[in-house]
Amino acid sequence: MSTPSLYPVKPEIAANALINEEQYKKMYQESIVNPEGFWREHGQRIDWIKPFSKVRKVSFDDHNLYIKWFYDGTLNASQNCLDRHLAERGDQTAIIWEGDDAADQRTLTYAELHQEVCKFANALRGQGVRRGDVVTIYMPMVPEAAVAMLACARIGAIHSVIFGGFSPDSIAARCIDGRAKVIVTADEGIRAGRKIPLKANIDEALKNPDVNTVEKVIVLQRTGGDIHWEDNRDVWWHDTMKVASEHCVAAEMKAEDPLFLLYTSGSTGNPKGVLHTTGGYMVYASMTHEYVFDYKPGEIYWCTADVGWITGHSYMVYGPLANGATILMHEGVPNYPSPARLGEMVDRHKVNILYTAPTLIRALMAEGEEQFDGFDGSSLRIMGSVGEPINPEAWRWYNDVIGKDTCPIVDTWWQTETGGILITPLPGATDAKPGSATRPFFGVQPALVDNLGNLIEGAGEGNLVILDSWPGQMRTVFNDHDRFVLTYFKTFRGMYFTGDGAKRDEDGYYWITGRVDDVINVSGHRLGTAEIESALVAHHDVAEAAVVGYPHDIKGQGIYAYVTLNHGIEETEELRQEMRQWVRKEIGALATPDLIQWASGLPKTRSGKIMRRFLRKIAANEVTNLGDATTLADPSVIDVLIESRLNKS
Ligand code: 6R9
Repeated sequence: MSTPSLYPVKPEIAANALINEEQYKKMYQESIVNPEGFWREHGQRIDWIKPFSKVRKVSFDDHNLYIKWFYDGTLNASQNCLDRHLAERGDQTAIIWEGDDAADQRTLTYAELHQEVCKFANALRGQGVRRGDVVTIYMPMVPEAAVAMLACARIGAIHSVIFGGFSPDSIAARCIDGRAKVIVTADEGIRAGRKIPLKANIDEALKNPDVNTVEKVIVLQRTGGDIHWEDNRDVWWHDTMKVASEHCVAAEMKAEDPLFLLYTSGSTGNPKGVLHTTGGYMVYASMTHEYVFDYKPGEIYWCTADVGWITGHSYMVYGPLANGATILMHEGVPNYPSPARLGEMVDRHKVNILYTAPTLIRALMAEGEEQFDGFDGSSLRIMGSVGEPINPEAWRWYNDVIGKDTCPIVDTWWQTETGGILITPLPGATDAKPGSATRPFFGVQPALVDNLGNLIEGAGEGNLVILDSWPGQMRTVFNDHDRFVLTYFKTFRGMYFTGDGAKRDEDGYYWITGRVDDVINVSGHRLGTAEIESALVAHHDVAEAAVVGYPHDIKGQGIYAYVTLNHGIEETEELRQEMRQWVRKEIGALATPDLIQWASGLPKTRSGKIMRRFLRKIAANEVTNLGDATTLADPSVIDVLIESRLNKS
């Protein structure tokens, strides 16, 4: 097989694309030289109730930090996703939904979605939700998840979506931090044939006495499974909807009013409540969705992300719906009941644009190409990748087997914090190089700095920073503005620090090399090693734990835990299993360690700091060149750990 390292834009794609190379260069230049003028123009792409006159007010100075966009304008996000389409495309399908079982199919037009959202917005009001209140959403992938989000937006409530895979303890922590007033959930979810006890998890979370702000739990009936019920707290979704009026005037929100909170892992402490506001986020989510995916009216767009992640917010709900797209939403996973499911769904719904993650691509790749023998794929036009670096082999497989070498691939780099895509090819403008996220989107100024914060010019490698604001940027960490400043603006003063490392080549293309902090990326999901460590040490048999990522063929990174047991506790296989279950219970299945190595001691400096670089190397089975161990309090622990390492591949 040939392995080209450059895939030039195909002329027929460039000819029909929204943006070609010449336009990219011109617009990018304009966006940097004259950001005021550029964003004044593009800020018009959404509907404002009161138009803005002020475009931006930004300072990345850590002593005097502020980020404001379009800040004297008013708008409503749900109105931008719904009402403004009614005249022109009220009867167009907004959501095509396919259940975990492919026999379950539903569609909602824009008019129907609008009606559901208005009713549910009134239902929320009926349960006491007011502007500025936090509503926690813990839902399966059903249209009602989007309805709940948009209904919050409609009345100015702040939604906080929690991924359905998180445990009761994780839910409790997020409800406490966000002071959630109402929770929206379902009796059970279904994923890959398995039932997920959503309501039971909520019940369990609410037993925590520190969760003391939640007044009501609204429960959607999805499976009809048996659930516990608290009469004065729990309400059925269908009961609230029966009495709710379908008229609901969208609340007039200031551009800088909060739209949602989304918790994400950092290198230290508990997950942070990333706060996004309304105006800038809507402009940026919709603009990137249109240009990055070269979205044209009438096209069917499928993003496989769960609404519990930022991708599900920006590129399943807000971006595409603001653009009047028809979205496909899938309740299950795209490789169940067989790896052919993804292709079957593309063909069944004539999907034009597919946005998915490298971990899925690698999982499908491992199943063999013959799984795709019956796949037609002729509807597909553009394909995207997000969540982690895509290795060139997976990129080529995606290109050849799914895209049949006719669809441009956009490898989109961004973060929960950035609200939208920052570094990405544009289908009609950017020659692709497998493994590179390529170039910045309009208005984005990436740069590389060394560990002292010196800018690196030309080709090189360093810490990835962004020099100036873009409208979709997070505004603060909910309840903890100091942490926002400290995490993102103090490492390298005057710059937004992404936490990622990157290389830049001679063509100015960026190649993300992965996190440079203690965050690991497992199947595209972010986890802080500190969170997993604190879950482990909460177990009564554990004295100490250190967690690192290691290369994993399918997941990108796997979780490798070194655990020191309390004196006298026996290192058994049974206990290892118990530890895995324990972490599952504490955080959620996605945090379950793949490998747990018993460690009688950990490599520490004389001041007691764990030297993680040794642990990373041992976990990666890179044991021949470990580097200088002389600063360790007890260098002999290294040999013991190498000897009993668990990854020898
Ligand atoms: C959107 C999302 C953010 C972290 C980010 C980086 C990694 C995301 C990537 C990528 C290389 C890409 N990441 N996209 N790395 N190439 N195309 O995933 O947000 O869950 O907050 O994760 O994911 O390390 O810093 P989030």
